[in-house]
Parts: sequence; C-alpha cells; structure tokens
Amino acid sequence: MIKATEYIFPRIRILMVTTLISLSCFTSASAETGYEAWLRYKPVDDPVLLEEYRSMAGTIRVFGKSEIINSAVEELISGVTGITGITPFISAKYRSGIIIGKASDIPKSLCRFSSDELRKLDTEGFLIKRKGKRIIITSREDRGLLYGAFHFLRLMQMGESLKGTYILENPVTPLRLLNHWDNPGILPSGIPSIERGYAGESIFRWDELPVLNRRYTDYARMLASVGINGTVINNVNTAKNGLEGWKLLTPEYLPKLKALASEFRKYGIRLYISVNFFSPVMISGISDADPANSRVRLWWSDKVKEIYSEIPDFGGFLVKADSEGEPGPMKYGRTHAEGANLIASALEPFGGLLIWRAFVYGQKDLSPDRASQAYQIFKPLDGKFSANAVVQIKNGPIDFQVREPVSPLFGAMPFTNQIIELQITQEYTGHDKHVCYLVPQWKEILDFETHARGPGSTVANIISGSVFGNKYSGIAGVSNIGADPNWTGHLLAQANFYGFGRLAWNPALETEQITDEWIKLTFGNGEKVYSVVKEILLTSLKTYEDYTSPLGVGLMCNGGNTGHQGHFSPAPSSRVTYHRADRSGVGYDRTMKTGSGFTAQYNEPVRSMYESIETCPDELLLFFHHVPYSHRLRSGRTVIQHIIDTHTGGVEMVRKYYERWKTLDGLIDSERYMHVLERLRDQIGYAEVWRDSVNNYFLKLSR
Ligand code: GCW
Repeated sequence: MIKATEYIFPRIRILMVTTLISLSCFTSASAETGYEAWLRYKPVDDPVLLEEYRSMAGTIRVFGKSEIINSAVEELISGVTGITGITPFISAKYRSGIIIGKASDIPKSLCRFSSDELRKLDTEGFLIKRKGKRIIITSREDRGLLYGAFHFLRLMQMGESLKGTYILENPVTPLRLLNHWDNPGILPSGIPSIERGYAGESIFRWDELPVLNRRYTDYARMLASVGINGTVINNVNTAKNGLEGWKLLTPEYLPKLKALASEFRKYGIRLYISVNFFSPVMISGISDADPANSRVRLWWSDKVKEIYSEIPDFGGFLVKADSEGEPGPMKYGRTHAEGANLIASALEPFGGLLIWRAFVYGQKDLSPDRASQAYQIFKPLDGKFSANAVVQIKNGPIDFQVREPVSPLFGAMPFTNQIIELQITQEYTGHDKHVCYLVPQWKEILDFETHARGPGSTVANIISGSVFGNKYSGIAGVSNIGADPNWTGHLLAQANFYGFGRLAWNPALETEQITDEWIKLTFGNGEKVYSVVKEILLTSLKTYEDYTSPLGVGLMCNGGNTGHQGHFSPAPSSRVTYHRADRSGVGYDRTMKTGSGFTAQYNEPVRSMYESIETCPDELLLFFHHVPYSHRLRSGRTVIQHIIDTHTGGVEMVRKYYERWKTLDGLIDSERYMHVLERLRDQIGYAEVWRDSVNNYFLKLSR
C-alpha cells in the first residue's frame, strides 16, 4: 500500500530526464564545453564501484511531495543514470536502494532515527546514512533533501565507496547569497550587460521573460548543488549612467521576476533584487525619498505588498546607497540606519530582508584615507538597524584587492546583522584572462581573528552568527556567471564559483578538500590531471599577486571604467593616492602614530600588530606603512629587490603553468584542454606587461 505522503514519480518526467541525459552524454563525448560544470555525472570506470553504485542506487523510493523534492529526485535520476549507465527505477514498493524523504515521512519499518540524530539536523541540513542495503537521504525540511541528493551524487562522482556512509551536515551560515551585477533593461551605450562580468552577456533575458529557458534551471541546479539559497539578480548600481535596474520595481517587471522566482524556488533559492533608494521619486513622482516622509513609507509598504502578492517567498532587497553616485538617505540628513530601516519595515511583515551595503566612501568630514571611512560611518550606527536589516560588508576596507587586510567593521558591530561580501568575479584579479584561484584568499579572510570577543572571534564565526548571536548573517559573492557556454569565461574560474558555494556552506572546509572536489568533479579521477590542475590552482593566487601588486600596496591597475578593460592592466603612475610611492619609498602610512590612524579601528592585539613595523606581516607591509625601498623584509631582501624578484618570478610561474598544462594533452577532452592552454598562453603575455610596467616604475622612482 502506498502511504499518503509517498510520492510516485511521474513516469513522463523520468522519460524526459533520461532523454536529456542520453543526449548530453552523446554530445559531451565529442565535445565538452564546460557547460555541465561539476555536475557532469560521467560513468564510473572502476568495476567494483560500478557494481556497488548499481546495487545501492539502482532504485529510488520517495516519501513526500513538493517541487523541491521533485528537483532532488530528478537530480538523483539524472546523476545515477550518468554515473552507472542505468536509469534507476522508482517505486513505492522498494525496501532497498535509495530512500529519500523527510525524517517525519519515512516509516519506522524502513529506518529509525535516533532522537540525537534528529536533534542535530537543522532546517536546511541533511543526513545520508547507509543501512544494510539502503541509502537513506533524509532531512527535517525539503531543502535538506535537495542538498543531501547533491552531496550523495558528489560522493559517487568522486569515486567514494558507499560502505558505512554516514554524513550529517548542516550549513554553517544561514544566508548564502549570490550577487549579480547584471544590468536589466536597455543598456546605455558602451555599458555591458554585466558590470565587471567577463563571461559574456547576462544570462537574464529580460526581453524574453517571463518565458523561461533551460539555462535558468541549470543555473539553479548549480547554485543548489553548492548550497546557495538566495540570489540577487541585478546590479547594485541601478541608475548610475542611465542604468535601468531601478525599473525592476515597476509593474512591467513583476511577471518576469515572478517567473524567475518560480523556477528558482524549485531549487530552494529565494529571489532578491537590488533597488534604488530614490524609487518613490523615480517610479511614482513622489516629491522626495526622505525616510521621515509618511508618503514615502506608504509607498515602500505598498510596493512590497505588490511583490509578495505574486512572490510569497521573495527574499528582499539589496541597497547601495550614498555610494558612487547611487542616492541615499544622507541627502535628507538621515543616517544609513534610518534609510535601511525605512525599507526594512516595509519588508518585515512578510519576512523579507533588507540588505544594506557598507561600501560607502568619499563623503566630506571623513578621514582622507578611504580605508577608514566605512567604519567611521557605520560603527556609530551599531545597534540602530532593524531586526530584519543586514549590513553587507566587503571583505576588505578598500575594494577586492588581491591583498588587503580584513575590514575592521567585522569586529566592530556586535549588535548588527552582518554579511560578508566576497568577489567571485575577478575584477582586480585578472578578469577571465588570468587563472587566480581565490579560495586560499577567502580562507585567510574567514579565518581572520577579529578579537571582538577574544580568541575565536573569527570572521567565519561572526558571519555564521555564533560570535554575536545575530539572527541573520552570512556570505554573499559577486557572481562570475555569464552566458558563455562554460558560464565563467575561463574554465578554471568555475573553481572560484564552486569554492565560494562550498565555503558559504561551511567556512571551515579546508582549501585542499574544496580543490580536490572541484578537480575530480570537473576532470574526473585521473591522477596526472589532478596533480597538474591542483598545482596550478593552489599557487595561482600567489603568482598573480607576485607579478601585480606587491606587499599589500593595493591599487596599481588602470582606471575603473566598467567596460571589459577597466581594472585589468597596470597603471602604477595613476594610482599614487593609493600606493604613495615617491623617491624616498612606498606604501600608505596608516598608523596612529604618524599616519592616517586606520590601525585604531582594529581590536587589540590586531591593532598593535599592524601599528608596529616590527610585527606587521610583510605581505601587508605597504598597506600599513610607508617604507624606504631599502627596508629589509623578513626574507632578508630589500623592498625593491622583493618587487623585482617577485615580478620576475611570477611570470616564470605562468610559463611553468603553460608547460605543465601541455603535459595534459590527450588526458582531457580537446576542447577544454585547448581552451585552458590558450588562456595560459595569453596570461604569459599579460603577466609580462605587468612585470615590466611595475618594475620599470619602481626602478625609475627608487633609482
Ligand atoms: O569595485 C567597485 C567596482 C564597481 C562596483 C562597486 C561596488 C557595482 O569597480 O563596478 O559597482 O565597486 O561594489 O559597488
């Protein structure tokens, strides 16, 4: 007998999935574009594993019924079919094979869960356990089943045996968001459809929506496979230079948003949008956007109601205000908290979130040192933001440089919900032209001790909510996804997307593990390929840093036009305000004693560590101190010698990558092999340009 909660998977959908898989297997045998990313589901070649997978995953029994469960089961069918070559059977009769359903829906006769197990499972967590001839994938809520299904498929793709499998995982951070800087509407001339996007056009086809296409589904699968649970689909710049992102709040766009939300919902992903603080003025001609104006308040609540009537699980808004030309509450003499709370209160009755960016600088009355400014503005507002307002802070105080210290704001706002903003797209780290694997950088940031509440107050623990106990916290990544066939332009940049998602799920994961996973999922389990890709990825950040911006000095690149050339090439002579190089030395003195005083924003002992040249880590020396070129580093080398050596060595490393990659000829499908080979070849040229520009600049200055 079939129980009420038990779900019979519609035959028709199974057939559709199988057809899709066989089609994709067929095409990928002859050409791999990278489109499948880490969800390739290639046949396992080890006969022992194949036998095990076939016997354990050849049948599926599903308990419960929902869109998300459908997605989980579809994924299992497609994954198992690809990996084992046999499409699993689904039936309500099976007592072995995969059993998937919420713990409350699985009958005790099939599996008993201990109270300890159930207690350990959070709302988004999952449990995968082997019991005799069964693999049980369970959770408290639907989303956990989806994450569990993806995790299970990951195990098989990585060639793990299923003997004794017992995995209980909960995501560590509650908000795991992707931020697109995609520009909807008509594009002003010269403005690309993605700001700082290098992988082709935006995937969001506003002219076609609400008509959906397959790419939205595959996008949602990719996000869900790494546990991302929310996406902000448009640029935080919504009106600057004639941009039209602000129009997403007009009625014309609501059906389009609704269509996207309905697709993403199937994968547990909530839709968010960036909005303009002046929307009441821009959209409805209200005289101002002042938080104190009751008409403005009413406007926001009506607007929010309109959205929730169509999208009941809408995530909320992201706002860039009083920043780089985007308007904000300061025009009316109101604080950022007052501005944020205005919109937050409209969202509150619906459970929506207002995410307010702390990327604010350039106002008068602030320190002339840009690094100091966000703290000066936001620190005094700690405790003044509404319960459903979240402040989103970029990882560093400047702007996504290859090396900069962690923003002191993380350790300074105990009474404020906080999200960290990382940049997956490589605006300052080589666009889609240089391989630059950012996971090691993000790990350093997440592991950084703020000492806000003594040892253990790492950024990771702050954004997981455990240090300050704030309800909303998490991690946002500026997307590197575009409409290129492989999603990210450079194939190896997919590793950044994957790594971001994995770290968002669990900031404690080790770089090594994430890297292993990505390589095996993307290229299979061959040892040679594994070791070469790993070597390139794990050294690439240091290599990029070596031939670009030395010792934490920061901006050395060309100006910031948002086209594809901005922030890509070296232009040290135009960046003196940042690196402060002159004939006597280089670096920005940010000490309390003789400099801008920025070091005071850190808690002890970090403050003293950066303040003193004796204890400041060399890799950040020039961020905090101005030193003569003859200053000796811990390596024994002078600063000028270090600059010359690392720039020369960095280029040599890229040459080595190119040679190492060549050894993979024939071991990887030719399309992906050639694609990376060409990128590496070009990277040598770009790296040489950087080396020559920076070295000549400093040789001349330092004489
Ligand atoms: O890094 C700078 C970029 C801008 C970006 C801005 C921001 C979206 O150069 O392109 O605008 O930061 O984060 O708001």
